[in-house]
Amino acid sequence: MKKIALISGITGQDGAYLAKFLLNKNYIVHGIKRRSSLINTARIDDIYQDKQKYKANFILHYGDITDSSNVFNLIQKIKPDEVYNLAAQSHVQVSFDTPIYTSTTNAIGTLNFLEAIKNLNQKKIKFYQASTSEMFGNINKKTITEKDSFSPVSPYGTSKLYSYWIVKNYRDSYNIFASNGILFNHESPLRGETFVSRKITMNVARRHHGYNDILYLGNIYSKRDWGHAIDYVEGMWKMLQHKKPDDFILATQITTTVKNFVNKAFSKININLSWKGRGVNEIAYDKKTKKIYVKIDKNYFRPNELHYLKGSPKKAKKILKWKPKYNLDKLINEMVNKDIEICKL
Ligand code: NAP
Ligand code: F7E
Repeated sequence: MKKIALISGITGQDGAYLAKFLLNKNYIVHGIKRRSSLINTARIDDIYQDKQKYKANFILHYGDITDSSNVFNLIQKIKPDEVYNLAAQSHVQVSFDTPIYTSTTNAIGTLNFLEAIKNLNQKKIKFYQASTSEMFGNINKKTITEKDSFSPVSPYGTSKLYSYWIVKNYRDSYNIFASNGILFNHESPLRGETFVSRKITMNVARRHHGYNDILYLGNIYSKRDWGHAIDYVEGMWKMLQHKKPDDFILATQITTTVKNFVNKAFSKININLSWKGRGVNEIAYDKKTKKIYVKIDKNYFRPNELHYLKGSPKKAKKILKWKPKYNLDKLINEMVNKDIEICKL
């Protein structure tokens, strides 16, 4: 019997990688996509195009995880073995502008799934919750572990913390197999273009093709532990194959500034940036040509910032035998090369 998975957020970065990963493991994959005025399936179009390979194993349903009846009906109809709740308003800065929408999706959306599993008595379902390093906030800790406490600094982080706790609560109260994957930043060529990594690699690619757009950034001194989404979706799956539900950090344990990410990305097209100035007046330029490449725009500063993230994947490595295959240079290389291809068109 083939296993059946239901993925919310299938049109997003992680949803697209996870769908392909599970199809290649011979799962039947159901996904929830939102109705939108423009087609929003670009990241999963290749699955449709490869019908021969995936045959009838890939099924999409319209839905929205804030609609409890919709979630209930899908669980009742599909009766999945595994549910991956990846749907979220996932942009931290946007969460300051849309805190109520963000919280409704990121917190109540999760509860809608747990309630459906409980009330339909579908205890065989294994549930994965997309928790995040943003829940930790600015704790004064060099390397963060699963045992550290939480103090989120954004509506996004706070809404995700609700889900983290409600998952634990339903696990303990109703014996539901529900696990939190506490994932640190992970990127890829499928990353949304408003996240800093992709914003940078898209700009580098356009420069490579001769465009002259300046890259405007906010806080270039915040530090992130960046990995590749392809490694992280494998970790999600491993969490649900483990004999008991639990919470795991996935991270690379390498942290670097946004500024260093910029330097590395431009070096891939042989531009070695020099920096001068301070605060909003800081710029990056090429010493040889004097051309300016990066400027600071205060509109990208957040009302509150998470300054530093570095996670310990020790528990996932030991228990799940999870090991990321990408390092930062390999990740940036792939993103820049893919964006150079895309921008050529
Ligand atoms: P993403 O690219 O922003 O994708 C989010 C997905 O959720 C999209 O498919 C989006 O649909 C869908 N969605 C949003 N609101 C929804 C709603 N109300 N009902 C149904 N679907 C909805 O995010 P990602 O990077 O793949 O991240 C996946 C999950 O992991 C998210 O929950 C995120 O918060 C969490 N996370 C991400 C990272 C990271 O570094 N990437 C780290 C830790 C945790 P549309 O395509 O229609 O917008
Ligand atoms: O920002 C700084 C910004 O938006 C990274 C989400 O997937 O990871 C992601 O959240 C850093 C921040 O990701 C710009 O202030 C500077 O310090 O790429 P980001 P994020 O906020 O870390 C976590 C783990 C998640 O769970 C989230 O869903 O870069 N930064 N200049 C900028 N950020 C953006 N977006 N744009 C700028 O121009």
